[in-house]
Amino acid sequence: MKLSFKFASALAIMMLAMPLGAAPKIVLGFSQIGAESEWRTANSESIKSAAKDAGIDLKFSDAQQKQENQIKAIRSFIAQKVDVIAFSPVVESGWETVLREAKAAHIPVILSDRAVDVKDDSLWVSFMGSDFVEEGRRAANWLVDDLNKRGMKGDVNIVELQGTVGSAPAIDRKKGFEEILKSHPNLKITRSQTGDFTRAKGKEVMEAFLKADKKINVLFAHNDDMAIGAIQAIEEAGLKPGKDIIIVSIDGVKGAFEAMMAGKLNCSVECSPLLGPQLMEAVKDLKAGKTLPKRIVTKEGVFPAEVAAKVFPTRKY
Ligand code: GZL
Repeated sequence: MKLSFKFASALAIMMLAMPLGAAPKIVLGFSQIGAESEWRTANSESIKSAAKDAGIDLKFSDAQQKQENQIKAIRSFIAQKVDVIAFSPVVESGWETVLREAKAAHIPVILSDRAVDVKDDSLWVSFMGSDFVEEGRRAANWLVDDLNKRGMKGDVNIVELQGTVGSAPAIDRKKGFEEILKSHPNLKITRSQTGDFTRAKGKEVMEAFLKADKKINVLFAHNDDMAIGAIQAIEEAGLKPGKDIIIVSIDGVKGAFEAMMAGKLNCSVECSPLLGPQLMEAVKDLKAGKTLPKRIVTKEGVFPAEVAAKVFPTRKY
């Protein structure tokens, strides 16, 4: 086949421009839940910056907290023949079909942040994220300790702002919190409703709690954003958050530290969103043919208000 001189020289330039032996970029499809909280925003930022640092071609989709959008995104990643799919499942159920499609297309799936409830756990290769049951236990253990320090031995009425209905963090944080409460019968959850992990809904539900119940001693919020919304409702009701109502929440985001330093929040249990570097390492290991651990648990702490000012300058999210 005779190549025209022009075409041959263009081809030669292209060949020279391509560094010798350069491996093709790994393509990762990531389906994110949405932007419902400070935590989620920090999580997305961590994933995007870690992909850039790792030289991974990231296809990022925001599902606006809708499972059908996540399923659509995963199908699109399959159609694009990405190398790896990762996602943070908004709820635990409803993933079997689309995960079977990914498996049939020989695309490995990594669960980031939240787990799925499927019978066949070969449908995903690894789950990296926090132990939400432990986070619930930590919140309750801190509360028991705090009430002892205050000498509050009688009945304690707790209201609970739950996360997104059906989501792993909401199910498991409640489970861990109630496990500890079993050994303290004077601590009772008198009202419990979802605030969907958002400030707006957290405020709205707390307003309803305050209207219905004059005897609220404690608020347990499954995330800081709902606690911050509830703090506004408590103040608008003429009460002092952190004093008239003890508040313990989960995440450890900047807004929580600011509320603790203002004396309006009493404790935040850490739940790190900084999963990006770990995820990119796992993606690279997968592509290098390594086997990933089925479960990678993030290491986390507990931040009572008294340490907030000291720790705040070191916080990365
Ligand atoms: C927990 C994460 C939760 C956070 C919320 O890992 O899935 O979702 O606690 C976020 O702030 O909305």
